[in-house]
Amino acid sequence: MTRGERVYVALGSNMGDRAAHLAHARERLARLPATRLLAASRVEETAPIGPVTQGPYLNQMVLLETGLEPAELLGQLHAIELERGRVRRERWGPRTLDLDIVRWDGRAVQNPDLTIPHPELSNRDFWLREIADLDTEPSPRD
Ligand code: PH2
Ligand code: MG
Ligand code: MG
Repeated sequence: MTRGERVYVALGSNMGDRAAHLAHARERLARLPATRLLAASRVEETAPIGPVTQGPYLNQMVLLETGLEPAELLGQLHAIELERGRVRRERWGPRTLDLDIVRWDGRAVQNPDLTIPHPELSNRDFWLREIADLDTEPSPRD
């Protein structure tokens, strides 16, 4: 693959076998076309954010290098969510697997399906911590 662009993807789960959902996501993300998984952050258990009463989340962030376009990557993320039985009910409700594009170096996107950077980025301390993990971890090439 020629050198791609760097993308930060957030993983979240608060239903079922949360660690298994995250592991599946990491494996699938690493095998996406034109994509490499460069690094993965710590996994954190976090209190649920938002108005819905629900259980705690496992959250993690991965750093990808990809030749995909944002809409293509978004489609792939939705497909992986569906593999884990994701059902879209209420906004910010419990979910088996949530995969969000948080940051895409060098790009901003604003359309009805996708906003990059993610609008919640500055509000979620765990995302900021996990990005710091990724930015300090040496890449396999270093
Ligand atoms: N995601 C949400 C709603 N609330 N809370 C935590 N702790 N972690 C999440 O990833 C999360 C949330 C909607 O995407
Ligand atoms: Mg989300
Ligand atoms: Mg989402």
